[in-house]
Amino acid sequence: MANDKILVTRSSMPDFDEYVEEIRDIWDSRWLTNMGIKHQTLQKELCQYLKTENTELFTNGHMAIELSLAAFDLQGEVITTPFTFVSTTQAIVRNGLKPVFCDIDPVTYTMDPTKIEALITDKTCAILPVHVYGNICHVEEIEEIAKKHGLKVIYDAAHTFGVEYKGRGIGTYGDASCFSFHATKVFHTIEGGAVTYKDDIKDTFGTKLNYMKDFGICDEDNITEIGPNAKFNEFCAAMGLCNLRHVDGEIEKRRHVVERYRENLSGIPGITVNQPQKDVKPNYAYFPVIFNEEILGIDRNQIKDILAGHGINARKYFYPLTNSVACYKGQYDPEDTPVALQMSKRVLTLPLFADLALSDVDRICNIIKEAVK
Ligand code: T4K
Repeated sequence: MANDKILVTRSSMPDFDEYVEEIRDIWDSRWLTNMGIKHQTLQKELCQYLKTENTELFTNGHMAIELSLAAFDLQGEVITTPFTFVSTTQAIVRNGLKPVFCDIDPVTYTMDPTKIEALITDKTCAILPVHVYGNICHVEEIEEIAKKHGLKVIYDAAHTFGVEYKGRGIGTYGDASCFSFHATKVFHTIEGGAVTYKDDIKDTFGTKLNYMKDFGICDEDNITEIGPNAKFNEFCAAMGLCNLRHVDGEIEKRRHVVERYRENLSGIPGITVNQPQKDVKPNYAYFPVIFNEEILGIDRNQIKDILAGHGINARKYFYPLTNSVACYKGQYDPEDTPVALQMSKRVLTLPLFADLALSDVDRICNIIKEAVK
């Protein structure tokens, strides 16, 4: 693989014959979508894997967030992070809600809990933090603040498939958690997503969420909600069933890649690598590295270009901040979130996927070390 291009990630694939075998009964039954058998089976298996009481499947992770916000009937302001994929912010705005951006902490890159309370007003209805890169948020502090102020907490858990904290599935924290099963994720269903939540809101939130993903249809005669089509199809469910059988092995391979990166890049002044978190079972979703141009004398963009010159496609996840993207021009000030702003200018997400050769990891790191010498 030494001379091939290395992209930031590469979808994990089951064996071709395994997938063909899994879709055989879809062919026979001709039931292709609308909550079929594969959907129901995957839903059950995911509840077990994620250690959640309820797991609802969606056409993608974005619709999972968008419809969760809608199903809670929220109005007003939502405290969130700008250091994320633009989906998080779009989901808030598309619900007619106002995002209020909280800064991040420079170690986990997740919402800084010490800065949340100052942003709460009488219009605040919810907090929408992101477990970015697979690093979990300060869930306990966030829960305490939410309880004190009567706010809902909806986690963007797009990056945290299979992550656990203190032995609990990460999707059991907050009122709801929204996962992405996009092709680029640790576990994927080609396109797909899920919302996890507890039994105590199954009849209220859960029921509404399920109607909403199906045009608001309650039964043949009744349409009780306003909703789009965000249903998950049987072919994606079949891919999920196959990938779920192998995901532990894939995460284990990712661990080797991440540990090799850490060995290579730790201890270099001006370079900060993502660190493991206490009490967390990780999934090694992304490998962000912070390049401090003041110490290195070379900036993130230059390093990205040098890597690109060697056919290595590192990405600027997450730049620009979502509070400075063109569609929100003039509405928010990225200077209000200075840590996030600085991180977004310094971060580079290095290639990470299960079958990335360790020799390629060494090669990528050697190019970086040479560049910063
Ligand atoms: N919240 C957060 C925090 C998120 O990160 C995301 C998605 C969401 C919400 C929304 O979830 P979804 O609605 O997407 O389920 C990618 C993904 O499209 C997106 O899912 C992901 N976050 C985001 C961080 O990354 P791009 O535009 O950077 O993807 P792209 O097409 O450049 O692909 C990146 C690399 O992945 C390619 O260089 C090669 C590899 N790849 C890509 C595809 C499409 C594959 O190996 N196979 C593939 O099929 O957004």
